[in-house]
Amino acid sequence: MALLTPDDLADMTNALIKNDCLIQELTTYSLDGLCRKVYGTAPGNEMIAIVPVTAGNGIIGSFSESLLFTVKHFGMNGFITENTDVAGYYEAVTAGADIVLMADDLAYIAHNLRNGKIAHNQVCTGRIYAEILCHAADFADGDIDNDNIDNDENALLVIGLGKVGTPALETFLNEKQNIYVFDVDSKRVDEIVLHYPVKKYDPKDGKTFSRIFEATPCADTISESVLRENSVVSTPGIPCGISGELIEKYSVRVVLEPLGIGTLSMLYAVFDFRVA
Ligand code: NAI
Ligand code: PYL
Ligand code: MG
Repeated sequence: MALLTPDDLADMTNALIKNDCLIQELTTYSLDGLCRKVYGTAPGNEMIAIVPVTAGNGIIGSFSESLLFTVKHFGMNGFITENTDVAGYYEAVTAGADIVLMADDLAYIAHNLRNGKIAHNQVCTGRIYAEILCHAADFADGDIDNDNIDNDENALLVIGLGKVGTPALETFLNEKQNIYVFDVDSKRVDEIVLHYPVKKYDPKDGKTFSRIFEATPCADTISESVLRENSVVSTPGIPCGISGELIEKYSVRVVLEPLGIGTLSMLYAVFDFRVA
C-alpha cells in the first residue's frame, strides 16, 4: 500500500476543516452528519485509544497526532498511548479504551472492544468518498434524476479500481448510480466489468462527467477531456489526481484530504447503531 509521508500530513488539520465545509456545501450534510446517515450509527461517549505501531516502515511523523486531531475535532474523547505496538495495545485496554485505532503498513483498523465491530481504512475511505459524491448529485448538477439510471447525462466516472476504488464502486452500485470505470490495469477493468454492472470508460467516446471519483497513487489521472464546468471530484488518491490548472479552468470542486475523512468513516462504521 502507498504509505503517507509527514509531508502528506503537514496541512491535514486545515484540509479536514476545509473539506468538511465543502462537503456541507455539496451535500447539505456535515461530514459527521453524513457518516451518521450512511452508517446509522452515532458516537456514545466512547474512549478512543490511538496506538502507534513501529512495524514495517515504522511510525509516520504526525500520523497518530492527525488521528487524535480528527477524534477531538468531532467532539470525541481520545488519547495516544505512551507505549507502541503490543505494549501500547495493553495500555489502551487497561486504560479502559472502548475503541482502538492502529495501523501497520498493510492495514489501518478501528476496533470497537465493546460491540466487536472492526473497520478497515481502505473500505471505509472508499465508501465515504463515494457517498459524498452520491449525495452531491442533487446539488452538483441541479436536476440530477438518479432514477433514470441509464441516462449517461447522470453518469459517474470511477478512476482506480484497487482496494479503495472497489469499495467505492460497490457503494455507487448500492446507491444505484450509472457508472463508467477506468484503470491503467486493463485486466483489472475487464475483471470489474465482468463482475459488476458497470461500463468501461473509453477516452475515444469523448464522454464528460459531472461527478468523478479517483483513487490512484498518481497525479494527473483526470484529464481535461472528462471534465465539465463545475464537475465535482471526490478523490482520496494521493497525490491529487487533477491539476490546479484544470481545477481553476473548469471551477472543479475537489474533495481531498489525506486521513481524517477516512478515519471518521471508520469510527462511524464501528459505533453502535442509533435510532435517528
Ligand atoms: P491500490 O494500489 O489498491 O489501487 C490503485 C489502483 O489505481 C490500481 O488498480 C492501479 O492499477 C490504479 N492506477 C494506478 N495508476 C493509475 C493511473 N495513472 N490511472 C488510472 N489508474 C491507475 O491502492 P489503494 O489502496 O486503492 O489506494 C489508492 C490511493 O488512495 C493511494 O494513493 C493511497 O495512498 C490513497 N489512500 C488515501 C486515503 C485517504 O484517506 N485520503 C486512505 C487510503 C488510501
Ligand atoms: C492509512 C494511510 C492512508 C494511505 N496510506 C495509508 C498508510 O500510510 N498506511 C501506513 C500507516 C502506518 C502508521 C504507522 C504509525 O505511525 O503508527 N505504523
Ligand atoms: Mg481521508
